[in-house]
Amino acid sequence: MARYLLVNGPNLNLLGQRESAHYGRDTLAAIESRLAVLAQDAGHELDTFQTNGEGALIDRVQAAGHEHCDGILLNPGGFTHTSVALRDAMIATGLPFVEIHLSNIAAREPFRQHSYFSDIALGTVAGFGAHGYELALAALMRADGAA
Ligand code: CA2
Repeated sequence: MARYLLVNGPNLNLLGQRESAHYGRDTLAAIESRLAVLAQDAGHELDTFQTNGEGALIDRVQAAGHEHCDGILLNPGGFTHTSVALRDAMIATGLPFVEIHLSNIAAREPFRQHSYFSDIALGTVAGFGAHGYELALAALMRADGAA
């Protein structure tokens, strides 16, 4: 049995409330519970975590490096484009991770087109809305030899 961690960054707690053109209509709670069921159906476990704080994100990622965690699904939110510190934490854990974006950041404003995570992730899923989380879990399990 593998254990994975889903981490969502700032403002993703607002999903389903507004900006549905970019981010869809699903709430984060709906995405998290769907993903937990998919992991469970495959015989694995999924922990979930969301915070608006950069320090709290880094603390959770560091903790994942010290517990039984086989990989991370990460939507860094706006920190995608700003956070060298979260990037350093992802490298320090040494855990494989898949970067997720609801929207297609390559097709948005220039400042969203650079990610501090894409070059250190196993891969990036972007532009498929909430379905991207399911694609990312499938990819992480496959890469981990758990699917
Ligand atoms: O497309 C994504 O998943 C993003 O990571 C979402 C971030 C954005 O800064 C990234 O460039 C791309 C923003 C998340 C904000 O989510 C909201 C949801 C509903 C209402 C307002 C914001």
